[in-house]
Amino acid sequence: MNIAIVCYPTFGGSGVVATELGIALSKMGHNIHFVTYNQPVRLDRINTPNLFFHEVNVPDYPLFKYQPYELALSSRLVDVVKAHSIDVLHVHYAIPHAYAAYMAKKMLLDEDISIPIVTTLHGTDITLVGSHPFYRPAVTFSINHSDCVTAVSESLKQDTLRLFDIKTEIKVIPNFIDTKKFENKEKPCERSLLAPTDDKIITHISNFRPLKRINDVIDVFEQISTNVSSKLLMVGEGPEKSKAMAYVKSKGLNEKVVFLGNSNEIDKILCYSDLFLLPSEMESFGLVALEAMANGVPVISSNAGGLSEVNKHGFSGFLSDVGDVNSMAKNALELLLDEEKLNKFKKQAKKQAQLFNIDKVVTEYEDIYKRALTK
Ligand code: GMT
Repeated sequence: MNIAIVCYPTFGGSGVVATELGIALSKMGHNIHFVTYNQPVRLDRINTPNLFFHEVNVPDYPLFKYQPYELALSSRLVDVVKAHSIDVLHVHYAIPHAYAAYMAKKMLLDEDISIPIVTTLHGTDITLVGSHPFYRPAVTFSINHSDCVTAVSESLKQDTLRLFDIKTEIKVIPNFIDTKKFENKEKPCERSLLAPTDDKIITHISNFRPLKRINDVIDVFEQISTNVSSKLLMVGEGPEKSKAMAYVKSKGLNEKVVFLGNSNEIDKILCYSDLFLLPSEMESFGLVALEAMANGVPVISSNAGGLSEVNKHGFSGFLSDVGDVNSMAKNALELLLDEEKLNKFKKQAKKQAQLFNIDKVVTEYEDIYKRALTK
């Protein structure tokens, strides 16, 4: 099949999922065309002849206060579909991708070209942004006019049905990971580069937005570090980062907390880690928790949204109510103070991640494409 994938090319989970899916589909022989404004960060096309990237350019025009990205995207989609005989358009993140895809579909119909749209809902496109009254009618329309709709967790599906008037069936296809990448990896990697060997390494990775509750990460770590010699690695960039740095300073934790910024070496960092913290207010799935687990890192998380579908309480880690930092710290210490238990949870985290192996999920997306083609 010739498949066009639209996504955000940044470090966010939806872009990562779209990119990894495209790469996996290309390995199965499909021709994959990414259509977005930058080459996706995890896309390495060097050795893959059937992966293509088509840039969406939005020329700056002084009359516009806001440059019309969805107009440029829908025009680019029309060109790509025609030039590369695309069979299916798969858009990740409803805003504005599903909307732009619908416009492209209509333009193509004018030329007697019929193209099905598959829309994958990721989380904030529904829970935070999409359901805002300013956007809700357009998002509802775009979902209802997609040929097939998928959501990355049961929790997100239920949120979508609760927040919008949805007439289309929503199929849950969970996020995934290529667990083969982590087989035969020896620990403790090169952890001595970051901390003395007897220090425990605690990691948090996110885009540092308010819903990630960065202060909770620091509060939990503060309790950990008073009981266990440890370091906190904070990976990522975002609006809360400078506040977080100030908060760390105000607590006198500077020596123990390292801010690493965005990284293309997530697996390397997770390979050093003993525990992963994700106390989010909202999380449709929590792909980063799955990445941690695949690297054998137990997860101390909140129980928001789809996190309980990914992180199994008492097996791959622990879940607590949002904001309950005392419970999170207690759970973390339960593992960090008991080496045998920690090692058991590390193995179990890896085992839990196997449930989300890419092979099964790619086939599910292939089936969805086939179904969309019959519509
Ligand atoms: O919120 C983020 O961290 C980014 C956002 C995105 O769209 O990239 O993440 C959402 O999609 C991810 C991939 O499906 C999920 O793993 C995240 O849980 C989800 N974020 C939220 O729901 C807040």
